[in-house]
Formats: sequence, structure tokens, C-alpha cells
Amino acid sequence: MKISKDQIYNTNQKKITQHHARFDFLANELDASGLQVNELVDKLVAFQVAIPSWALGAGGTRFGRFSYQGEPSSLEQKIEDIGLLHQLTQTAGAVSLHIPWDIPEDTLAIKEKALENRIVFDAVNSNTFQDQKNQAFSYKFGSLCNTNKAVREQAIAHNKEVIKIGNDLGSKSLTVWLADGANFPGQNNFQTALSHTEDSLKEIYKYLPEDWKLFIEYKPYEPNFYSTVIQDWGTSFMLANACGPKAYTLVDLGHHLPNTNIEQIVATLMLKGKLGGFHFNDSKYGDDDVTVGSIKPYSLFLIFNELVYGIENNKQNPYPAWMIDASHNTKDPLEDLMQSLEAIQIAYAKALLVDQTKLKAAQQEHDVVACQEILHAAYNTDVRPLVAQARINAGGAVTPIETYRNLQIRQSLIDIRGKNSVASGL
Ligand code: LRH
Ligand code: MN
Repeated sequence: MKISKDQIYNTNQKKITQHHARFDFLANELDASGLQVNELVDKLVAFQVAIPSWALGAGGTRFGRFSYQGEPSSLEQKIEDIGLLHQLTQTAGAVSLHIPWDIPEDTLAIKEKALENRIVFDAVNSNTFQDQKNQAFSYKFGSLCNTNKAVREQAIAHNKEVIKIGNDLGSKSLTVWLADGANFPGQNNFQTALSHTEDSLKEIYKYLPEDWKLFIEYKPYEPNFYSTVIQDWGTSFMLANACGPKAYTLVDLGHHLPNTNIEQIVATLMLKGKLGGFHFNDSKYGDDDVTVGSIKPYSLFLIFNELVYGIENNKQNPYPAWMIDASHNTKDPLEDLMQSLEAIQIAYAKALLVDQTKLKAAQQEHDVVACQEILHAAYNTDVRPLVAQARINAGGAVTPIETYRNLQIRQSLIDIRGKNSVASGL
């Protein structure tokens, strides 16, 4: 299913006058404070976020899953849905696949489909946190950390298989997240588990193509509830350094204990050249995987403030990979993803407004009040006209969700796919 340029143009026409009024007002404000508005808009146009292939249907919890009608039931249909998101938002130009949930049956056909939808393949994700049918050894007691060598070798082999699949598709990075850990004190020897994990990751690292990256994702708990081998940024950072220059830490915003200062972790990793990328989402309690910016938008702004500073000052850190990792329990998955994409663009745009030179000077002077005033001046600027202008310049919708609803896209997907089509994934 595709949306025609005319459909987007016609729905935009109803909004364009109001948009121009808002944009001109903001542009004059920003111009007056010496900012290059066109440069800001170009940066937003260039900012592309990868959509997780496992989050295009309804998500669920152990207490239940309420399916969403018209879900994509094949990888082709998932790429089509990401194509729809990209047509409307112009900022969803990539997909992050999860293997084996999304093994391409026909690699060439999938590459063709992606090209047609202007979608590139970002990081591929391995999965050694679930047992597949006719799998020789279970991952119940861990994968890369398992005391049983045969289990570790099976998990290493799976990661090599995922690299091969990704390489055929044109992906350039592998994300490893391990559920490995323990539910009870005494269940695991921490040192043995960590050493096995390090040695196993080094085996996988050796298999990485020259121009690839390895992203090591950390998480404090779930599904294990006493200990997780790669529990925090420090452990991931240590393992990335142990593997080598192509290994980096991946920051999933939901993988932090309450009140963790994530923006400081981001600054530290960028200074050390080891920030590989993000899984954007939001949360109030645990790994809730809810809509980006829906719970802690100021924290997201502070993270982007460190990212903008780091991209400018830490040339030792490669350009990070931007990915969403969310689960949609009560919203239309596509509307939820459009809200997340908007929140990411808004946080980035506000961070681009921070006067870093003035901030540095105020920090030098220990003018604590001025430091906050400078951040809040940016944060309290309504940048939505900038983000909308970036979409318009790239051929997208002024208001993606409204356009999606006006064009009754969900109903069209249901008409094509039926009410009971289910997407693979979480
Ligand atoms: C683990 C995680 C990881 C994925 C999974 C779908 O919580 O964030 O990134 O593999 O979600
Ligand atoms: Mn994640």
C-alpha cells in the first residue's frame, strides 16, 4: 500500500497557511538570535531513525496482548508499513531487523522492496533469549554466558548467521542484547558468567566484516530478576573495549534503574568514543517501552543536548545509530511510531537551539542560574514548525497522524490484510 504525492500535497494544503505563519514567526525569532534556520531544517531532514521490525504490530505483556487489526504478517508488509511512515514523516528511512523473527525468505526481493520504499537496513539484532523449534540446546540458563560450552557455541554460531543475513541485505552493524543472568543469589558465578560472555563476544567480533560495528546493549533486569550479566553501561563499555575498536555500547533508554542520569552516561561514552547508538523509547518504572517523549521529554532533551555537544566536539566517536525500540500495547502501532519520531525530532531541534558557547562560558563562571536559563530558553521554544518544515521540504506531511487518519490508512490496511493478520515480534 502506498500514499500518492498528491494525497499528501492535498491534505497539506489545508494546513500550509497556518504552518507558514507559525514557521515565519519562529524563523524571525531564531534569526534574531543569530541561528541559521535553513541549516537547522537541513539537519532535521538528514536525521533518519530506524524502525524496529518487531514493533509494527500490537505488543503485549504476560498479562495479555490486544491485537491491532491490519497488522503486517510478513517482512514485505512490514517494509511497506515503514514505507508509509517514511512517506508521511520523511524521518523513518531505515529498518532494524530481528532474527529469526524477520528472516528474509528472498533477500533480493526484500532489498528491492526496501529500495522501492527508500528504506535502508540498519543494525540487525540476534536473539539468544528464546529457544527456536528443533534447537539443539536451550538458552534457559543463558547463551553466551552458559556454563555449557556447546550452548555458547550454538549462540555464537547464531550471531554469525545473523551477520551473514545482515551482510547480504547491506546492514553494517550487529546488536547483541543478552537476557543472560540469574533469578536467584548463588545461581550463577558472576565471574565465570562474565568471562564466558567476554570470550564469546570476542569470537563473534572476529567474524565481523571489516566495515561493521558491534553494538553491545545493556539492561539491569528482566527477564532475569536477580542478576543480568551485561547489567549496565560500565559492563557493556568494558566488554566493548575488550572486543576492540569496532565494538560499542548501545543505550536503550528503558534499560536504566529509576532516576539514572542517562545524559551523563551518553557524555561519558562519547568522550571515550564508545557510544554506538540508541534504542529510543520512554518509561516511568521499568523497561516499559512506551512512546518516546511521552513520560520524560525534558530528560530526552538533556540527552540530545549531550549528543549535539558530542557530535560537535568528540570526533573520536562515530556518528551514532538512531533506532526506536518500543512496544504498542494500546495504540495503533503506526500512530505510536509517528508520535515517537516527532518527539525525537523535537528533542533534537530544541538541543540544536542551545547556545553551547554561552553555556560553556556560564559553566566557566559557575553562573549556575545562567546555565539553566540557557538550557530552558531552548527547551521552552516551540520547535514544531521547524520539524514540520523539514517534513515539507522532504515531501512529507505537515501533520502525519492527521493525514494518516484523514486518508483512513488503517482501514485500507485492514481491507487488504483482514482483521486477524498478526505481526511477528514482541
Ligand atoms: C530488550 C530489548 C532488546 C531487543 C528486545 C526486543 O529489552 O530492548 O533491544 O532485542 O528489546
Ligand atoms: Mn532495546
